[in-house]
Amino acid sequence: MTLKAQLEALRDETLANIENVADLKALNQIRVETLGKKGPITEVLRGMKDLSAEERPIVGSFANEIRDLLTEALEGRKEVLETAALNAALDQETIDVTLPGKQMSHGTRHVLSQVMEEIEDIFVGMGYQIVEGYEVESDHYNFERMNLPKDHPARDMQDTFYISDEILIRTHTSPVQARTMEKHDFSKGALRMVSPGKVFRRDTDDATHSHQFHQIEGLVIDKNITMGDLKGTLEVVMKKMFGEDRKIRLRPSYFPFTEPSVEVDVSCFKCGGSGCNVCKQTGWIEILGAGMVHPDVLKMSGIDPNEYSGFAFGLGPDRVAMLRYGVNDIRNFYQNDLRFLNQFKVKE
Ligand code: FA5
Repeated sequence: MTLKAQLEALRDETLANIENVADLKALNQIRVETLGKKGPITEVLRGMKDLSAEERPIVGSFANEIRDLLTEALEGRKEVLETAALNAALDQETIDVTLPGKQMSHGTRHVLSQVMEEIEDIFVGMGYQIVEGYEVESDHYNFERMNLPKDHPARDMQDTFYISDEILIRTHTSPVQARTMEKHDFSKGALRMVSPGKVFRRDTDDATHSHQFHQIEGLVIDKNITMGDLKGTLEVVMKKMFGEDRKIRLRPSYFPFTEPSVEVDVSCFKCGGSGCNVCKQTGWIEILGAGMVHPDVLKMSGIDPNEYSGFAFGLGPDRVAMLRYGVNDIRNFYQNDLRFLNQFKVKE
């Protein structure tokens, strides 16, 4: 067989093999075997030295032609096989979008945070600003500016964690009153603020007392503010929180920083006022302390009590949450037991 005929036979056989090959590995094998250094084409080209000078260029160019043709056929087949492999992989990896998704477990805001934010939102809606106070406070702001000088017997009403003689962790949110009053520019209008936060007392923990709990302080100062404004405001807030048919009543009380002082009860939202286990058969539930800001407190903050008056209140959101959700032990809020906390999961 002539060299040309050998090359033609090789071409036809290889083209048939390329056409029939079914995977990329086998295709590569054909490439190596046909066009590689030890392959038949290289062999033919090596054998050219034995050809005559006339034959050599003819066979040489024919061999090159066949090599190019096979290379092209190999490339073409490779592309076809690669596309087929990709399509097969895509078919296998198809995602069924109708399958249910994986449930992600997520946290939620603490029930006390939820209650506090709800109360804050009500006040913001009424034009109050939210003010942040300091958990580490001075005796000066926590007591003296609240009309409780060092020897005042009413200091015993709040057992205090002292850090030094002058520094303590605040026993109530009332020091924020003094800090806000002294900075307020009354030429720009009335002062209306609420201040939520943690407070600390050296109380023995029991079902209704915790050494750390929360308060929301409220303060309004303007010209001609009266007890009627206090009552009206609290009535609106309680209705928003506990329902339209809620009533409130004010009972006389004592706080050194307000005069007169009151304790505010809300009509029981479980029995509506007829008496039940939640309200201890009284029909009423005590929810906060309040009063008209004492003239001396105004004076100490540089406000003239002859020109301005105001009301203040201190509400216990822990207590509100206990009543609303029927929680009978305040310590549940602070023990991080997920079985308890998960009952208050909200969709964020
Ligand atoms: C005060 O702390 C006053 N600063 C409130 C106030 C502000 C009155 C402005 C007038 C004007 P009192 O000690 O009563 O008041 O506390 C207020 C509320 O905090 C109580 O009604 C109660 O709900 C809550 N509270 C008091 N002690 C504890 C405690 N140990 N654990 C949980 N809640 C408590």
